[in-house]
Amino acid sequence: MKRLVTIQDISCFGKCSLTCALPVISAMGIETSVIPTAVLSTHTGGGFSGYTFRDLTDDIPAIAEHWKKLGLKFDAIYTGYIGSCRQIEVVKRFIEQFRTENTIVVVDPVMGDNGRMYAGFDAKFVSSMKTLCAMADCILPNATEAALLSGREYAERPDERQMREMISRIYSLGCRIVVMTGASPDREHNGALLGNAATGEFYSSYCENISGSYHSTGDIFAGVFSGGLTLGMGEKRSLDLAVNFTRDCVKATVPIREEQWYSVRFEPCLGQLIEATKEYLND
Ligand code: PXL
Repeated sequence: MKRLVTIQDISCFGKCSLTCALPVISAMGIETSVIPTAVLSTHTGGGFSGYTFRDLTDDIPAIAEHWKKLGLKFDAIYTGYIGSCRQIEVVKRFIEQFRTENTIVVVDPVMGDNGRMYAGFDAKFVSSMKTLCAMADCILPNATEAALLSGREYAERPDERQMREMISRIYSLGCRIVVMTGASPDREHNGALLGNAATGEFYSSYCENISGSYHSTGDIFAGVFSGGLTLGMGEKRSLDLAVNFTRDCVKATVPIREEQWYSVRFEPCLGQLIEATKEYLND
């Protein structure tokens, strides 16, 4: 059985980060360990105000030390929302301690969406995030994060040439695979564009666009894609699965959009992940 550790916050209400990653990756048949980077009462992504935030940076080295004593090993490390520059340094240290030559390291450089940074982030955080991206095998920026990482202007709907250019610039941070999410060649489609620096290849996966902005789709996408790589599905199949699964979660949310404005309804879709990953599980 494959084992992944995901490092991101737990937002107690609002279905994002760990409360998406855990069900999604577990449904893929992967043992999922967690390091919560912070506990928040809700996510910070707009709509909620007055949220609580307890930083857990100081717990991470002790968790790592205990796990080292236990001899724990991980096939994959997947990082999501990280709250501060200091926390990025601690997460980098964790990766150094636990990475082996077979470990897949996926970094979702969570910093913003729709052209705006999330609350509490600034230019210094972007520089710090670049140093974490440098350690990753694969990073998954959305258009806002790709602009921040590439130093290019944010465009709501960059065309494929602009996306390729941004991805190529991001390679210089040191990561081999860059997946730009929320990407689309036109208004009718949505999906992701993957660039592989080692082969120079690009691969896109697009599905029909469902209009509107849906919170937490990046976290769901990243969970599925990380899970796919961990199972050995390969980049392209993992990308197709992540795109299609995310689309289905959004579709399931449309009828209850008013009451579920803060996230997507992924729960009825989880069975698809169990089905799609069966052939990759040995038992
Ligand atoms: O979905 C990304 C995310 C994760 N964690 C927290 C957030 C957000 C986005 O708003 O606020 C705490």
